Amino acid sequence: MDYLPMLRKDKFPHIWCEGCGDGIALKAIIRAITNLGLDQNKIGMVSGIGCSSRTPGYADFNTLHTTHGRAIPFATGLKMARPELTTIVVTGDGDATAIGGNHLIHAARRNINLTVLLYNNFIYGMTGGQVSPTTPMGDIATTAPYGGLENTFDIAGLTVAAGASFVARCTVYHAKLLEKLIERAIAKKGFSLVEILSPCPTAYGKLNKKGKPKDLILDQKEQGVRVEKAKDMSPEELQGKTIIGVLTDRELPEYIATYDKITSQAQRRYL
Ligand SMILES: Cc1ncc(C[n+]2csc(CCOP(=O)(O)OP(=O)(O)O)c2C)c(N)n1
Ligand code: SF4
Repeated sequence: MDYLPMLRKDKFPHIWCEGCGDGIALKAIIRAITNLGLDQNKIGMVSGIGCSSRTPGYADFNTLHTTHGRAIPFATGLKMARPELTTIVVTGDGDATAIGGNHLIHAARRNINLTVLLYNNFIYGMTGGQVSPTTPMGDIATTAPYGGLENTFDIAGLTVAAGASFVARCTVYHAKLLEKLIERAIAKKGFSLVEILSPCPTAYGKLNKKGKPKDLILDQKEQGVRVEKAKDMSPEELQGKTIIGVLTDRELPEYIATYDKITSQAQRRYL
């Protein structure tokens, strides 16, 4: 398959470090969009700021590279104004769960038809390795030299609880599964989120002595457990594992559909 028309070749070489998972995630997104047969001119891709948020710079869609933490509000405005566009947010764990955490919760609660692809690398990559809400407790960051003291967000659990229609988790090691999950998330009507575990060897890996870039990817192979298999495993067996696959897929009222219905009823009342 020829993916090159979906890439902005003049923007290469990209900024990502050797062994960063973000390039694998970009390829999975492009493959998913190709599989769905979507017109690249009918896609809106919005990001905040961070290494992950550079993704729309390389993808030849209608793209918005916005401000740190605010990708979801920009995407909400775009989707409300141009509902015919398939609107995808690409964001990082810092972008979406620290500075932008409230936006994430409320967009899920609203169940607006957006797809959020959240690259979780457990740290602020672009700015050199500050602690993030997903840094595992006790792990090192430049702002947590003795180890993070705070509990870790379960992003998928958070968005399920807030009311999202579709939530999945995957690693970049499981690239084929990732492609399929992104496909399902985009096709789903309502708020959908795929948490993509994407290793950052340069900041997280180095600070936490995780070995060579390839070792972080191989750890993902070791840790990933399909949700179907995890159901039969005990909490002890699941210790240190990452459950991957579809975590929630449910039918709930979608915000724009409800909004359109109510506003047209209200307008009729005043005619
Ligand atoms: C309002 C604001 N605060 C802080 C920054 C600095 N900043 C840029 S990227 C970033 C963190 C990025 O971390 P994450 O979202 O996890 O993405 P990653 O780089 O790890 O992919 C920060 C704090 C900024 N650009 N704007
Ligand atoms: S700093 Fe980390 S997240 Fe950023 S490009 Fe390098 S490896 Fe990837």
